[in-house]
Amino acid sequence: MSDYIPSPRQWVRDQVDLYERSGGREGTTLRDTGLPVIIVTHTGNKTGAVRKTPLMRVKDGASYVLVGSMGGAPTNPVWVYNLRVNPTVEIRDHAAVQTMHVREVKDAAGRARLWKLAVAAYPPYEEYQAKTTRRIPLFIAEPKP
Ligand code: F42
Repeated sequence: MSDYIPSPRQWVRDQVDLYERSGGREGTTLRDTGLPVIIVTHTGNKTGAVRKTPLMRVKDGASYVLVGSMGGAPTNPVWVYNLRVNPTVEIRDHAAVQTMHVREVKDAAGRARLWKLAVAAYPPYEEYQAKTTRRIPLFIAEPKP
């Protein structure tokens, strides 16, 4: 098992710590929005290290939609490149932890459907997309058979 390298961002690191330490009872929402968050554990594409990224919880049946919005920044978050190379992830949703397989959804119809779910779960995604010229990457994480 590789080493865990925490996020360089203090608030992100703190959220991961609290979420995991409490067994998914605390630190499960985005700041004061009250909206639920999941923790995606994945593998660094250069370091091979364990990385943990909190993301908004967007459900599609038994699957999760992962949105590479990073607040509408001009560049993709780094975790996007990690998932493209290493698609096996672990997702913690409160107390439930599952190994999942991730794939990027790029076809127009598939993307449009997932984007609707994402915006319904977290409306600011729409502003984030309007803020940036990049197409915000979307992934679907499905349970491993
Ligand atoms: N970000 C989103 O994009 N979408 C969300 O829905 C979202 C929700 C959310 C909710 C709660 C919360 O606390 C944070 C939330 N965030 C959300 C922010 C998210 O958790 C990430 O912090 C953000 O998306 C930035 O991701 P990032 O992967 O770019 O993180 C940076 C800060 C980072 O950790 N950089 C590392 C570093 O050391 O600089 C690199 C980590 C890494 O993966 N390195 C790779 C490796 O091999 O280990 C190599 C990377 C390469 O160069 O390819």
